Amino acid sequence: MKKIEFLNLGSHPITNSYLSTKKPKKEFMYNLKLIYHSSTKLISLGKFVSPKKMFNDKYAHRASASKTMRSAYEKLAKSLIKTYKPQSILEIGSNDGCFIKHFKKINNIGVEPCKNLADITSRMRIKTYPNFWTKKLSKKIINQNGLFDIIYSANTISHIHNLKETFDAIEISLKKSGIFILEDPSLLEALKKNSYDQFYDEHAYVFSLTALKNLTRKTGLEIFKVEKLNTHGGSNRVFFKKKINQKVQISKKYIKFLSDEKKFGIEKLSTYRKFARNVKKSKNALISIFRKIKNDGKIIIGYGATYKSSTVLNYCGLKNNFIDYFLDTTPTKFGKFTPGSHIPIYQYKGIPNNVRYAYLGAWNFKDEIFKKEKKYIRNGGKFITHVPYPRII
Ligand code: DWN
Repeated sequence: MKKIEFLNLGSHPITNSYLSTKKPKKEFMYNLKLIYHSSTKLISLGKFVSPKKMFNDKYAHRASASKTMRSAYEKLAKSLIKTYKPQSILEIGSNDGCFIKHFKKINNIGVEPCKNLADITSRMRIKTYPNFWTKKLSKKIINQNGLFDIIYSANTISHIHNLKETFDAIEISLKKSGIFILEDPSLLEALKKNSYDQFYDEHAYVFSLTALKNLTRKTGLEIFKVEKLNTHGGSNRVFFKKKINQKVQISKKYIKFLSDEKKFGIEKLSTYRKFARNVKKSKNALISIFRKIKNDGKIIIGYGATYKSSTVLNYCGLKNNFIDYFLDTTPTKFGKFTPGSHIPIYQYKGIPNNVRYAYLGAWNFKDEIFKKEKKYIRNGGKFITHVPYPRII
């Protein structure tokens, strides 16, 4: 198998390391490169950052921070209860309990290596293992709780480096009729939207369905159904069953989605070379927009100090001279500075009247944000985005 680098995004910090000072003495940086795996068609980072450096007891992101995700998880929980009538469910990467809290009536268990988050769900009386997902942990959980009807994991499997071990551990933890549901950003959508900010330290992989199919070939799991979601800039909700369970049919939609990916060129290296060219163009166009506004002496704020935006800020060299400050609703980010770019983050209390330009760090929540900011828009306020191409809206 060949591993071919197709894009070098330069030097980047740990996205979760929101800083307490504008001028840190030392900041860990690594080279963010993207790699194409010729045999599995997997797209990964060139070099992985140590999980302990990224997922610690100061983890900032809260799944509950947006209305969109709160209602998406509630809706999914209701549908899973109705369709599968589970007696037991395990969530890998349970964050602040946004999803798993909907299963209080059954045996619901969380796995969350970030201790500060695991403490939140423990306080909600949800049994939570404050560990990384490994085969060893899965055996301990099975011994203590038995096998599961459903294992769910949103925006987490793409963060775990050893995928073979991850899938094997899931397989041994499921009942024969059990299902595993993975939800992660879709590579196809990232390519279509030129959203290169889906790549950062935590996102060791951005999955295509094609790669997931290839990766599980040597495991006991197989995909039987896929749902396309709008969340996080376009995600796939992928349903796996055990290969030994012959009762479940493989959905026609999934086969169609696979062929859509093939038609787009997801298997070809040339697709990624083209993506790399588009990313470079996007960088230049975005910098021009910022320069023009700043040359006119206007304030630009950032809306949502997302982990994703760290890739854009550090790749494009957008520091405090371009973005005056970020506004965010997540309390753990208030009073901090963005990693690498050192831009202050303040508590969101509405967009101040003197602001006319806001860079959409949380572009994936554009609909929710535009609904909330009707007054700002009515008064002539504009948003800057780089997705799918840099522009002012
Ligand atoms: O996979 C991951 C995703 C799910 O969450 C993690 N690796 C880390 C994190 O990535 P992110 O920061 O790019 O995720 P979000 O969910 O796009 O972050 C949104 C941020 O924007 C939050 O800090 C909340 C903030 N926000 C805001 O200030 N006002 C969001 C909305 C909708 C708003 O109106």
